[in-house]
Amino acid sequence: MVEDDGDYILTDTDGINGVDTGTMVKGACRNILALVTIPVGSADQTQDNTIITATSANDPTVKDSVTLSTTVTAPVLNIQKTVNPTGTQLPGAVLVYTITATNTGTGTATEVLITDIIPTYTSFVLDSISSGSTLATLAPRSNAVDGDGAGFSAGSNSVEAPDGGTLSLGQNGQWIVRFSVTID
Ligand SMILES: [Ca+2]
Ligand SMILES: [Ca+2]
Repeated sequence: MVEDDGDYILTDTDGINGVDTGTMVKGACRNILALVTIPVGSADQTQDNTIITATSANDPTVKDSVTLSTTVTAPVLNIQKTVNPTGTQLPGAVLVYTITATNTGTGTATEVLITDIIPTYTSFVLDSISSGSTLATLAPRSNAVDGDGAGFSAGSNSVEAPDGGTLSLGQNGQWIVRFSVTID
């Protein structure tokens, strides 16, 4: 960012070819600061090219350009859910659900919250929740919504991970929550 030492906004004084610098004598220099905004929702790895061209008003063949490239880094959240065992099950059977949220983008995903409503005709199994950043490091979590990584909200009949607040997931970051239900 150029320090503001008396900068002023250039305007298109003649209505031709964009903003005008005014007369520039031989050897003169203008530092031009252009601000662009990346639209919210731009896809990860989108390439933005900003091209600035200076053209002489006296002789339009006298010109030069510079291209500035910016690569957008944005999060891409991928969520998957598996159940074990699969297939037809009888009442009383215990089903274990594993939900994995992964950031496959190059930007950090902020304010990530996994919420999963307990399926109809099943009941949440107390003390069945575990969560962690890898399957190998899943740790038991209390039923309460107490900020230990995951919990069960009786009010909404759902499992939440994290239970209170949200997560930030960097590139390739993931958060896994596992819990059990019984078929009514
Ligand atoms: Ca102009
Ligand atoms: Ca908890």
